[in-house]
Amino acid sequence: MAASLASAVIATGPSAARAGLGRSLDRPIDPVAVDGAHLPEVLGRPVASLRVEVWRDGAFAPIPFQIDERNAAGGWVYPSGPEANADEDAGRFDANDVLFVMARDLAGARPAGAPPPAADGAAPAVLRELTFRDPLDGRTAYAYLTAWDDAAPPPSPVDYVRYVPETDDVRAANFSAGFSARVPFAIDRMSLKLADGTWAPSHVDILKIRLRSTIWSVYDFDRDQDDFESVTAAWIDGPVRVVLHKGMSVSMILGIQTPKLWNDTIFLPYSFQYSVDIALPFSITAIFSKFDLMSGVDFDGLSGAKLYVKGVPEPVAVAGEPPRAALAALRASGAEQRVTALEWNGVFSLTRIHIDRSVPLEVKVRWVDDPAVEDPPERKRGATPGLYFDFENWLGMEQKNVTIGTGIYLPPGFQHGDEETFERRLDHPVELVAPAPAR
Ligand SMILES: [Ca+2]
Ligand SMILES: [Ca+2]
Ligand SMILES: [Ca+2]
Repeated sequence: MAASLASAVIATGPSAARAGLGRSLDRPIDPVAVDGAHLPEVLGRPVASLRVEVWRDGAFAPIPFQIDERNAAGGWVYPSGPEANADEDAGRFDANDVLFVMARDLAGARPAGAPPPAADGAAPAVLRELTFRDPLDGRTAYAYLTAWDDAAPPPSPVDYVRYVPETDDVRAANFSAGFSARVPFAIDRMSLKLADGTWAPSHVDILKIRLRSTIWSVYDFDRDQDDFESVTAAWIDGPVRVVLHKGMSVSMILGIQTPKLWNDTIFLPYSFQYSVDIALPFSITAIFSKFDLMSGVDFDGLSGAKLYVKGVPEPVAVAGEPPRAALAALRASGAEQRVTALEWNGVFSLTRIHIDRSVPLEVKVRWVDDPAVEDPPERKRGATPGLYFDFENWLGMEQKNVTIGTGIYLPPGFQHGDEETFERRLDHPVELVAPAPAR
């Protein structure tokens, strides 16, 4: 996941960014990330003194932006929560801190001769034009990063995504999600904003984890999501994204807990990404003779929903009985680095599993559609549907470290057939066009 956050930067000649150009960029749900290293003009300035504005309707206007800091070790700084931490530079913008905006908020270039933005009649200490480009079609858009010595203009009041720590809920632009009080890493509710603007009730039962394994060919080691201990350690809550940092561990044999696994869930306005860093002090094969892991969402009452999977010719509809003919095709489809699309009431939720390609894990879709089947631990009997992923071939894995990421995307206006374009956009994020170095 970290790789997808790193900002891509392309260099261009000094004349590429022409004042007076309109916005052509078309990335309605994409965040844009820029590392501090690419913004040398504002390095060392207090994060709180920075603003991002766009030129719209003949004037500068603030847009939602967020700066998340990273500490010297490269880990995120989480300003809130019982295990909150801080950067070593007392809140200054440095090279490994990251600026986030939403591509949808970017606009055209300001015309030549237009006055800079002002606060209390004073101009900013730094004004840097940022040109962004879609690497797939070359379309562009602009924003203006400013730094202020004294008073800064008010930031945008827009807050796309917010966290409610009291209830462990996140409300984003078109969905909300909440975590189980008993198992704080497991989502057990999710609401979608429908096309008519109303919010649907949750149709999620629980995020399920099923580990079926054997230690030294002797001890059965089976664990489910309710067996994990977890804690919400710290979080980031800005206008563009919320990052929840949760630790989890599970008891091994003889009462020994596993080392804590860290789970960061990143919520953006129209998507969230869930990732678990598994760092083991041993290789799986040194301990386990069997290791099967399944994870996914047990839904409740998504009657009529349809699942579209690449390589499976017909969509699979939720009808309360397992579609036996389709199951084999689903199993054979393979699910890593591609989206499965679940459509319900005109809303699409796309799921993509991200695993480092050097790790030989295979991912397979497991589909349950049965209101009567029992699969404890769960809150409600039945799964209509259960959309699960089996992670296979752990015994073929040499690595002790692996990060399993799952992205859930809720793009407004998505239609079946858009999957390939969507995947290409995920793999080719919007880039900052770096100005040519001074000669
Ligand atoms: Ca830093
Ligand atoms: Ca910093
Ligand atoms: Ca259930």
